[in-house]
Amino acid sequence: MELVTKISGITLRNPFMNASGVLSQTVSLLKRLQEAEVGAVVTKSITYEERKGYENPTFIKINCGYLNAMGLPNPGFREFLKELSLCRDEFKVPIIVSIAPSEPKQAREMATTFKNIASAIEINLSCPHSEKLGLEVFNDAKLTESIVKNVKDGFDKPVFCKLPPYRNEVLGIIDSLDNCDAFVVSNTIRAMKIDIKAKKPVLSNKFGGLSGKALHPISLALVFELYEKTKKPIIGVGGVESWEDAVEFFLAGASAVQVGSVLEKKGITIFKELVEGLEKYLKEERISLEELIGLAHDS
Ligand code: RRO
Repeated sequence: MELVTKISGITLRNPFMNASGVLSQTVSLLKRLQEAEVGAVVTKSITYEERKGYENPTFIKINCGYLNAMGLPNPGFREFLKELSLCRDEFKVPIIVSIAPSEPKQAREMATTFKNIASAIEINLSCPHSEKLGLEVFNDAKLTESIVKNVKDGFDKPVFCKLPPYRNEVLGIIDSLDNCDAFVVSNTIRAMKIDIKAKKPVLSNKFGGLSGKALHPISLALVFELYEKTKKPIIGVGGVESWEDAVEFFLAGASAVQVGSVLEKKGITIFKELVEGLEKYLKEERISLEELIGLAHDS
C-alpha cells in the first residue's frame, strides 16, 4: 500500500517521524535516524543561545511511562546551523527544525537562518518545565501569536506549532494561530515523581514532562477534537509504541505520527515495524492512508 503522504505541501515517503528531542539531539543522531524508515526527521528544540540543560537525573522510567526534564540542552541556533549545514546533502528525507523561541524577533531570526536547511519549522510552544520557553510562551496568547507571525514572515516554507496536551487552553488559542500551517499534538504533560525514602522529587528540576503510554489516550482525544475544529493538518504524537497506536491517531484525524519515548526503548527499528504494520493493515482493510485519516468521525 502507498504510504507517501503530504503535510502542508511537504512530501513524506511515509507518515512517521521522530518526536523532537528523542534521538535527535545531535546531527549524527539525526543521520542515524534517517537510516531507519522515517518519513522525516525532527531536530531537538533549538534555542537562541546555547543551553547546558538540567543536572541529572533528567530522564526516568515510571510505571505509566517516562518523565523527563532535559532542560533543552542544545548548542544554540548558530552553532547547530553550522553543524547541520556541513552535512545537509546527506539527508534524503525532509528535515523539520524545532525551535524554542522566547520572543518574536529572535524567533524570526532563527527561522530565517534555517531557511535553506529546513523543509519546515516546528515551533515548540509546549515544553512543560522551562522558564520563558515552551508552555510559558504558550500561556501568553499575544506573545504566542506574535512569535508564530514572525516565524511565518521569516520563513517561506511550512510552520508547525507544537501544542501542549491541555484541551481548554489549546481550544482557546487555535483560532489565533491561523498563521501556522499544521499542529503537532502534543508535547508531554507536566508531572513529577517523589522518592519516598529521600523525601524529595526525583528529577533534579523537580517537574518534568510525562510521555509514553499514559500520554497516548490524552493526545488522541485532543487530536480527535482538533480535527473537528480546524482544517489544518495535524501530526499526532504521544505514547505511540506500536502500529496499532499509530492507526488510532490516523483514525482520529492525524495526517502523520511522531514517535518519542518508544525510540529510547526499542531503538530506530520501530519505524520498520510501524511501516510494515500500517501497510498490512491498509491492505487487509482495503483502504488508503488518505481514506483512513479521520475515519473515526461521524461522516
Ligand atoms: O528538553 C526538554 O526538557 C523537553 C522539551 Br524541549 C520538550 O518540549 N518537552 C519535554 O518533555 N522535554
